[in-house]
Amino acid sequence: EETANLSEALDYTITGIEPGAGTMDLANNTLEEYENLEGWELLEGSTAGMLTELGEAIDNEEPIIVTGWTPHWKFASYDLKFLEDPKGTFGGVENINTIVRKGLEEDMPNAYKILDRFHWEPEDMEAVMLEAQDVSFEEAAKNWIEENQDSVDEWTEGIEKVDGKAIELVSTPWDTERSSGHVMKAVLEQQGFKVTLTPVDPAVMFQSVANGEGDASLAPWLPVTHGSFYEETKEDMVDLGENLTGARIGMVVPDYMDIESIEDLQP
Ligand code: PBE
Repeated sequence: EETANLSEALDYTITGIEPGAGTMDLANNTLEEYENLEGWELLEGSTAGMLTELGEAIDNEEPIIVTGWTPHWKFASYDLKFLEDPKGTFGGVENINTIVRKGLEEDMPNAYKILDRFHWEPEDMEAVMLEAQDVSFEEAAKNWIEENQDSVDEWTEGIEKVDGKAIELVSTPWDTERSSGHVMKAVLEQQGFKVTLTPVDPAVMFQSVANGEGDASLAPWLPVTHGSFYEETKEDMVDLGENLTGARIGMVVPDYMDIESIEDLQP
């Protein structure tokens, strides 16, 4: 049968990313929850490696299944689709939230207000990510700010500048968060802050804001992707709510593949 051949051609393998990613927890859970995925394997690796494999498969019109997410430039560069996930193991619509350490509002009210107001659309994040394929994230962020000065003005309206106060943003090492992190870094720098942007694993990102080492993060994917890290630390930090809505995680395949659902895969 055709899908059986496909599963065999895929060597019963899903190409994953960094083991510390929330996406990998969801993918491992998916392998457990779907009986038809018995015997399937999730490869640990890196996002760069996954993207290379995806690009090569597409060049050769070969089948491949990766763990993927949007916003991401891969959807602008290739024709891709998410496999349906009837059991919902990858969650539904995901949001990206802003969290800050306890006491930040009192210590740095100006930064706090800007962080609290920060909100943008998936297309904004995608634009920065896509441009950063060719230029640095610093430059892509500065260009986005120049083109979207209205939004930035709303975030900073009425807020006094400071004189070199240090603030540490903790982030995660994916292009989504490089985009938001560099935009916020540049915005806060315009306001006179001295900003450090530190990429760490999601677990460490939550711990760092909870124990007060880091001041803020724009990187939590919720409610599902980082839900377990969030539950562990939520009492010890302040959640300022969504900075972006409409993100998604799942199994992603090239459009030319003749399957639609995770349940189409064969054990
Ligand atoms: N990601 C990108 C991350 C969050 C941002 C979806 C690869 C993850 O933890 O899975």
